[in-house]
Amino acid sequence: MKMWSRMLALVVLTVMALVLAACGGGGSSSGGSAGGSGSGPVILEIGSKGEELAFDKTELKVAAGQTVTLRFKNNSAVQQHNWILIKGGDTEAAAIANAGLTAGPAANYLPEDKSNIIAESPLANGNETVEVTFTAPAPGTYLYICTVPGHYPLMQGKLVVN
Ligand SMILES: [Cu+2]
Repeated sequence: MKMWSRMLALVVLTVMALVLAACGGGGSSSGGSAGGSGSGPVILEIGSKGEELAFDKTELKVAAGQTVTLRFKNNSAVQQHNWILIKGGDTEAAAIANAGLTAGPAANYLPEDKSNIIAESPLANGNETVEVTFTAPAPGTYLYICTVPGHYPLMQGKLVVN
């Protein structure tokens, strides 16, 4: 009886050690990239809210100067969306969205003058995921919008840079 429980304990300990070793191995490699957040890009994930003209997150946070990869998943089956980070407020956002109307899809619904655009994802078709990598600007609050016709001002959110 005592022998059995000792053997059982040994087996349990061995299994636990193996599991910990396996986890430790995997953890250290993924922990390495997470720990090196100063070197690798920070990944932000956002999506569109089903068939609504809305992002599923209306606030994102990041540190100034950080390299950011924003991954945007278009959760609509039929609509196109993009994710555009802009400089300025509602006036600048409206100007970009209005210019996007005439620019059309080939231009990602964006004006030629990109002076108020910090980052732009490609146009995402239904159920498509797109990415954009950029350097987080100076501390402040920035608007991100979708410039597909009719989506702004409904489709927008804020990026808070600290
Ligand atoms: Cu949109």
